[in-house]
Amino acid sequence: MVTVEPTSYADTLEARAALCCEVIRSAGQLVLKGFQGEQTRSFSMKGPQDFLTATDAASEAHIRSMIGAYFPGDSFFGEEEGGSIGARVWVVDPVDGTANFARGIPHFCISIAYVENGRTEIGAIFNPALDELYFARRGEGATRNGLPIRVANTLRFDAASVEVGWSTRVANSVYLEVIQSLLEMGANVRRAGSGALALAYVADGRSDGYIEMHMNSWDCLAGLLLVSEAGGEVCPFFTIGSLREGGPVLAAAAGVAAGVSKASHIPLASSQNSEERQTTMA
Ligand code: LIP
Repeated sequence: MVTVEPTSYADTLEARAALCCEVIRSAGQLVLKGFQGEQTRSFSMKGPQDFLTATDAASEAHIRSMIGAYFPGDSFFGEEEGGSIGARVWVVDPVDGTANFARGIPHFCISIAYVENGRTEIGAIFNPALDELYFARRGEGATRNGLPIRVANTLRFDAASVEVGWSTRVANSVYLEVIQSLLEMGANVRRAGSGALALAYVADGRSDGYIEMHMNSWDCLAGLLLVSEAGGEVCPFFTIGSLREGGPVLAAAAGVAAGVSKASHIPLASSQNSEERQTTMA
């Protein structure tokens, strides 16, 4: 386990944000070491197309113990060992893109979100292979390695790249329909195997949208915050899904968001809010 110099943290959001950056970077060292060592990269299967390595477990244990040491009253919900969900909860994917990690492809990350009273306050995604740390706090914008990022200003589907995530949790026919609609609209459809990094890339303007018909909360909460803080549009995840069960995920640059929503039948939070406003006003 990577050792980190003990620091003391006050019981504030600022302190949690600082801890989040410290812990995701130290977990990154551990994950990168695992990636470079053949043995820790060898994998077993949790289910069809669902990979597990020793590094997933080690990274989660490291993150859990650091957060528990500084904020023992917060709850923790991780991909590998689960946990509890309280009013203050850390939602953690210790390695997202495990299939890439296991097969030597340096496109994977660690994803950490902090949710307070049902709202994501902090989100961080770190790819240690590229030393890229994405970070956002609600209302304060999104950054990569400390520099502000924005979604792309793409307006046309014939210039847009949209990533579609896939897992065995949803029937292939549903994916094929979504992909067909996107292709008919003229989009370039891609899949790179890490849903969390895909969301960070939308926030960073590297792609124009991400859709996945079902994602777990540890894969998507940090990324959804990043995209909305970078000026993009996202789905109302806590309305159409839940922290425990997950749900459909959509995130897109503002100029193509309506089309991405139409192709996937996943609503945008903004259109839901305006429908609510219209209902209230009527
Ligand atoms: C996986 C993702 C993948 C996504 C799946 C899955 P894991 O996470 O990153 O891209 O489509 O829903 O959750 O297993 O690598 O942590």
